[in-house]
Amino acid sequence: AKSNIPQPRTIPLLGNIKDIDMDYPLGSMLHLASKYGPIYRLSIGGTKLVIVSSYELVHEVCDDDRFQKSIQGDLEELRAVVHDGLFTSSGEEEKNWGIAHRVLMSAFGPMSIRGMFDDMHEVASQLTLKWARYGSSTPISVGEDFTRLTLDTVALCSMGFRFNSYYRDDMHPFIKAMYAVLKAAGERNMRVLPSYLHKSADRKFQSNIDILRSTAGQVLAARQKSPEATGDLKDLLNAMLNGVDPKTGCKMTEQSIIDNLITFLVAGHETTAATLSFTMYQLVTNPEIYRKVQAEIDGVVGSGPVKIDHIGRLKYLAAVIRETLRFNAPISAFAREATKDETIGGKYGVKAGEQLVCLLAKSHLDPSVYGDTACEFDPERMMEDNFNRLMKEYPHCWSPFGTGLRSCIGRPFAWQEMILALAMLMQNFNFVMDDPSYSLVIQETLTIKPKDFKIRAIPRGGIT
Ligand code: MNH
Repeated sequence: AKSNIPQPRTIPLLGNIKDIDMDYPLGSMLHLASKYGPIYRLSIGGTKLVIVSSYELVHEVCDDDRFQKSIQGDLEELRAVVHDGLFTSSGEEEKNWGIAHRVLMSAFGPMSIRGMFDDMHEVASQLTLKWARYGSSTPISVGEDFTRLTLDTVALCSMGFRFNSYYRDDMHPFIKAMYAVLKAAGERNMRVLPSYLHKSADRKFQSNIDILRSTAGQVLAARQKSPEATGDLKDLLNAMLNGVDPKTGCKMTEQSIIDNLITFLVAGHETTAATLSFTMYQLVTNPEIYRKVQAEIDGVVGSGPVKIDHIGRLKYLAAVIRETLRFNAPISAFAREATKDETIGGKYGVKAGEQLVCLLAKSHLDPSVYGDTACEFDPERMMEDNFNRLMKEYPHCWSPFGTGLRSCIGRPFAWQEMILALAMLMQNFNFVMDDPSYSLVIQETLTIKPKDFKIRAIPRGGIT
């Protein structure tokens, strides 16, 4: 027999809007999960959602044969900016997704990522120098300086473009436009008033889109004009310009290249900066883990520069990052939908196209996978062998990079970038919490980050 999916009491027209704290929707979703269980329904304005948060249900909904990524809501609004770029595409029914996916999968492969090491190293050196010059008594806003790192890195490696974020206090106009567009997309998704009341906001939205597209267009045009100057450059733009899709024989169109350049800048920086910030938080609040990471780095890297071959040998650091991604996945939920009417959990009916939100912030702590210590931060469970065993026994139990066909294409890129940055930082500094009484507060935008988290960096000796 079918069961009803529980839902908090609704009010006419507004639905469950009162159950959701708009500044911290994740907190509300977690609270409702503890109250209503591993599956519940919400309606907010016109949007209807089913939230699933147990390992079992998330695992089921990740099945690419019965379910697919859903692009309703914010993602749909972002299509005004980046159309059918990889992140916002509806998937295989859009031809550009397949072409871009196949061309970029090889551009994001291990060999290409290795080729980007020097550029990544250069940007990370700018960060170490900046922190060295601060001296040990200056409080450092971790989130801001990691955002500079990840943004400059992804821009340099994907299109040879320098934002030079460490050399300015404000943000580059392109970045301002990007944040404005992200914020507006969220607001547009929540609109209740008729559209003629939003004319000035809509004009602003469009002019910011124009800034993003024309900047990316200029970078592309410059490259097309003098390809020989950068012909052997191993960045993503060259891969996009020259790559041929093995399946269709097609190249990416100019429009699709621009869509995906902007997509990378957005998708490729906040998530990585958030992961670095949470990792730093875990390190400075867990002294034993901290010492172990630093000892590993000292053993593997020593006192010289971090080299590409060190990256794969920092196994404990990798486990710490994996555990951080389990504990505080920066994309704390992703959305799926059934391709036809389905029954999930053996008894709950869901309609085709209905949005199913996989709440990682809860499923990542499921005791049926992680046992009694599910809510403890313990990198040992994420050491390579344990991690592989876990993923084999409980597929999808750890999905901070999404799932299946539509999982993150930038994972190897982010991985190399994060290990490199943390290795350089821990090699050069001892970190302490600026305010020892700081307790973690989550700041939620599209991703989650530690709010107002500050550290101080005490140089260990000469900077390498
Ligand atoms: Mn990334 C998709 C998390 C780094 C580019 N990324 C996803 C998804 C998650 C995700 C989750 C799936 C979202 C969904 O199902 O709606 N990404 C991360 C995390 C990090 C990250 C946690 C860093 C840590 N991502 C990066 C980087 C880049 C990037 C770096 C680019 C340089 N991600 C993408 C793209 C997609 C994606 C592009 C969409 C892929 C597709 O659908 O084909």
